[in-house]
Amino acid sequence: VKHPLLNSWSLWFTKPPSSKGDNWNDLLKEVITFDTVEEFWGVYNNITACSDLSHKSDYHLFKKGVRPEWEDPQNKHGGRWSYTFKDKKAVNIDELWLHVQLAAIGETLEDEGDNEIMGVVVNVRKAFYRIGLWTRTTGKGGGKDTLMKIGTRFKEVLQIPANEAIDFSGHTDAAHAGSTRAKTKYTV
Ligand code: M7G
Repeated sequence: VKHPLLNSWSLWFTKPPSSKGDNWNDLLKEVITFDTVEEFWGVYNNITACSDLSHKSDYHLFKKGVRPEWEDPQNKHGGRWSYTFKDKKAVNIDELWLHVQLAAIGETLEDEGDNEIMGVVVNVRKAFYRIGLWTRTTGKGGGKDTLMKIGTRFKEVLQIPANEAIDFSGHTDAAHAGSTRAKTKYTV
């Protein structure tokens, strides 16, 4: 018996550039789509752990039909909560990324009907790990409370202490300014 998920999810991988000419689109590849708990574990047990990936790799776990890009029509009005783990040795990134994925596919990050969560991302970089959660909107027109609630739950899953903050920024800011300099909109 397989246990169905509420949504179908696709795992994407950004491989590190092999030459200077490689652009974002050459590097981003869809790996697999699944819609049961058992298939998730099958994938999980057969792919490289975050801690074993080369620098400049990303995993993206997004709802089926959404490309993990700012430009996707379902992302272009959205944003993300993210946290950068600057002490790579102090963090169990494999465990956190697993918990983030389980929270996403188990739909525990938002309430039924919120319809904000697009996907989750882990960036493996030389100096840090970053985990992000992409949302459909930036909370314009009364949706801010929903985003703040999602941010609070995400922060719990990431086990961030209360005296530290995670930030939300809009993708349009990221696209214009370069992701790391995106303007923070909300903090929790
Ligand atoms: P990053 O991986 O979000 O952050 O973006 P990093 O600076 O910590 O590595 C790195 C670069 O990847 C960006 O400056 C863009 O060139 C490219 N990139 C990242 N994302 C998420 C996108 C995207 O959604 N669309 C496009 N076109 N490029 C992106």
